[in-house]
Amino acid sequence: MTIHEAPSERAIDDVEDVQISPPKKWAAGIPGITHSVGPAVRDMGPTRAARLLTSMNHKDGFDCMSCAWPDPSHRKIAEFCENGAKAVTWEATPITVPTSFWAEHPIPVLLEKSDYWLGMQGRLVEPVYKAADSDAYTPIGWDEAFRIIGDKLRSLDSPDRAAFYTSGRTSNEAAFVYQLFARAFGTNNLPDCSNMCHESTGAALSEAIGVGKSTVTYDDFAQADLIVIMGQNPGSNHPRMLTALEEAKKAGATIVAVNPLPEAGLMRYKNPQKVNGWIGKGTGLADDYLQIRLSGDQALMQAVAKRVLEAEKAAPGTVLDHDFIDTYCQGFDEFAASLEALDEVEVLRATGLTSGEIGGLADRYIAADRVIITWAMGLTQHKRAVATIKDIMNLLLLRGNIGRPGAGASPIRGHSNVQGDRTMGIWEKMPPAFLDKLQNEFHFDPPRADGVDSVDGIRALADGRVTVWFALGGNLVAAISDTDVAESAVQKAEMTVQVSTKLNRSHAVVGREALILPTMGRTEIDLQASGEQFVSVEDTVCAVHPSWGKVDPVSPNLLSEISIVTRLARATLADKVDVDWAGFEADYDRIRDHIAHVCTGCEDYNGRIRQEGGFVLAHGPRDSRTFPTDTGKAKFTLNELQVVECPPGRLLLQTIRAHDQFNTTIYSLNDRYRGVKQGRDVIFVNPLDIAALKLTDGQRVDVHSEFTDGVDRVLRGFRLVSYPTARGCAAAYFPEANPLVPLGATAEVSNTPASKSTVIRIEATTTAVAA
Ligand SMILES: Nc1nc2c(c(=O)[nH]1)N[C@H]1C(S)=C(S)[C@@H](COP(=O)(O)OP(=O)(O)OC[C@H]3O[C@@H](n4cnc5c(=O)[nH]c(N)nc54)[C@H](O)[C@@H]3O)O[C@H]1N2
Ligand SMILES: Nc1nc2c(c(=O)[nH]1)N[C@H]1C(S)=C(S)[C@@H](COP(=O)(O)OP(=O)(O)OC[C@H]3O[C@@H](n4cnc5c(=O)[nH]c(N)nc54)[C@H](O)[C@@H]3O)O[C@H]1N2
Ligand code: SF4
Ligand SMILES: [Mo]
Repeated sequence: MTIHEAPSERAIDDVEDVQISPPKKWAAGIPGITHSVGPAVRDMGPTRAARLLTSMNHKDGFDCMSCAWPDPSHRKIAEFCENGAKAVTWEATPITVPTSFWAEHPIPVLLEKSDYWLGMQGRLVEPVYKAADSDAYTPIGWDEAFRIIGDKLRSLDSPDRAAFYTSGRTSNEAAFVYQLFARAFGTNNLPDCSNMCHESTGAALSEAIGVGKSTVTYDDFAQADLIVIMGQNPGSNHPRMLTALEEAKKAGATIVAVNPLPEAGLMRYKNPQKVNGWIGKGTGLADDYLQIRLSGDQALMQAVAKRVLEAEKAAPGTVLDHDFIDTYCQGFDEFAASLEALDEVEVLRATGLTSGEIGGLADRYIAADRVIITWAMGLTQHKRAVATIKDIMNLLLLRGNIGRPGAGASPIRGHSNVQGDRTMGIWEKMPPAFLDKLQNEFHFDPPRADGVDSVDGIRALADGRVTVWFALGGNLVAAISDTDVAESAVQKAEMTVQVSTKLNRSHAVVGREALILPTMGRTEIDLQASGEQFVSVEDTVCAVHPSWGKVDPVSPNLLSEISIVTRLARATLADKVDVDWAGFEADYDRIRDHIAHVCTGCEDYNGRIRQEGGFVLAHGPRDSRTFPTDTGKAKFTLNELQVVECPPGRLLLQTIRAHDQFNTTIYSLNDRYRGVKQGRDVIFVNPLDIAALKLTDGQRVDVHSEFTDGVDRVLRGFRLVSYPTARGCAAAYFPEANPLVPLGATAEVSNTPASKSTVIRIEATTTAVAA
């Protein structure tokens, strides 16, 4: 069934009529269920909806394309959550963008549209091309599209003039052929969404324990005594994590949330899988809720560690895990000495917490035999993100909370396969060992110089070092900081290419020539010459499993991402390297045979991926307390405490996701748990701060960020919302607030945009804004 019908423009764009009610104190339950199944049936039809929702996250089904939360080994019939259902419904809609759309919507018209409107136009089904002398896309054939791109790539004076971006929904197989193509072409310019996401985590964990990934498995949660959830909103962004937390709680775990916002999902949870989720009060999740000031986590981790060390001094031999420290770690003495100078006044100023609250967490940490600390973007998107995460590792090491059941470091990844993409080699600075294996396997010399990451990629576009930008998924111009700078940089490109399922801002903000290549989504059956194919993905706890499409592609004209990349490789490289691109496209097992030889931990990939439920990648620190750092030891690290200063009359702004969005994809203008309806141009501020600033709840305000580069970055006409966030802190939605963050404001080491602690000034709006 193909439907060429999109919602009317008025119905979507004229709804900036924001309604505010008090934030919720619980998550999921009946509203969660009705909010997911109802729209799925309405938008996909009952047959398609039933087929997809009942096979989602099942061992012979497809992997939910939303977040990277893992699946339990015992699956129920409905192994999805409200937001997973939204992602499936969004992808599997039978509505398609009609051929007439392109002439009716030239680039200047597309530029006026919101990401919300663009996404609602339906699935892309034909390749389109915007020539240099035209301002509109026109449909073209696939061969023509590959010829245009291949010719352009071959005409470049250096392969480093091209960059190949990836968003984390791409499968392992597609990611592997993509990085192979980029490196065979001659560049390590492989930026990805991870640069804006958990890059800080990878950098910190690699230094501390030698592996940049989670040290826990799914089953560890149920065995933990204490789970500390920092800088994460699982109720909206990893909803089924709440089930694991509920189980942990029932088994006796204590849960502490560290977050400036009182997030509904962390306070109480009604599990829709269970009867008491439908009618009862649900589980009160967090035992303690530390409403920390933005960016205060490094101080908190150091202060807790200091208290742990003091407790050990008071009762020697009873608090620290000396065996673990002596056998597996280095740097303990220096670390312990460094904390003696920690200034308690600075700690209280940085965290906004009381000494009692910090002491309470330390007591819980000491009392718990098995501790897991989880985190997400609330920690990674700060200037001192890497230092903060290293301080988490210091704390965990003190009591040997690495490499034993029920304990560990648990970064919770974002995109469903962002972690797998890295395992496959999507990184601008893959280590030499990987490049060596690639060389042995395919007999060409991969480039050795590091490539550009996402932020550097924008800079390289701005100054003409990169002139061709190819994106396998994603929406970089909307996702990256400093929107105006990023957009004008991309518009300088000679050619931009987007491989996408649906329209977004990156199709409107384009280079001189531009192409959109439509692709199949994960829900769709992928039929190739050797028969039906599956792909594979890796979740946040390193579990790798297959994903099978379940419904017919929305158009027979669509190609899989693997077909697109392999055909482009043939059009660009011809016989330059000895790679059987056509064989890869015909049979994905052939790609997996190479993955087995090149990617760490993927030996016998074809065999193990076919075991029921897939397999878990080996992980030295987790499995055997083997630490592949340069010294073979886990490292205590010294991280100077720096407090983000906020002058009087200013606030610290963070950018967050609403409940009804997936990154730059906006499902609706509502944010149910936070009590916001029909609007996203809002800024949440503590009522005491609103009063101190002599502003009024509900009024329209202009939000200026304050940096020293002389540029006045401003959001105009936002609605002020009185909200119980921590004092001195504010929150607004991403991507709307991205224009406030300069491109250069990034985390140290990881270069991740520091979009969660921007100093802002709020002023009453004086100019009229459209309601
Ligand atoms: N439905 C849905 N699911 C998603 C996504 C989505 O957009 N929608 N996105 C996916 C992706 S790519 C990612 S990376 C993840 C993101 O998952 P999250 O990290 O949960 O996403 P954010 O909305 O950025 O929420 C950040 C949380 O950290 C808190 N926080 C911010 N700054 C600080 C701080 O300084 N200290 C502390 N302690 N807390 C802080 C915020 O109040 C908020 O609760 O979700 C993934 N899953
Ligand atoms: N201020 C601020 N900025 C942020 C963040 C923040 O918290 N605050 N978060 C950052 C984070 S964590 C991330 S991960 C980035 C996200 O950055 P990106 O990954 O670049 O952005 P997405 O919005 O996830 O990409 C959505 C697009 O992917 C395409 N797509 C969807 N499914 C598929 C598919 O199966 N195949 C292909 N080829 N395309 C598909 C669709 O066209 C869709 O419009 O944003 C970052 N930016
Ligand atoms: S928790 Fe994440 S992966 Fe699981 S069903 Fe929900 S959105 Fe999908
Ligand atoms: Mo992310």
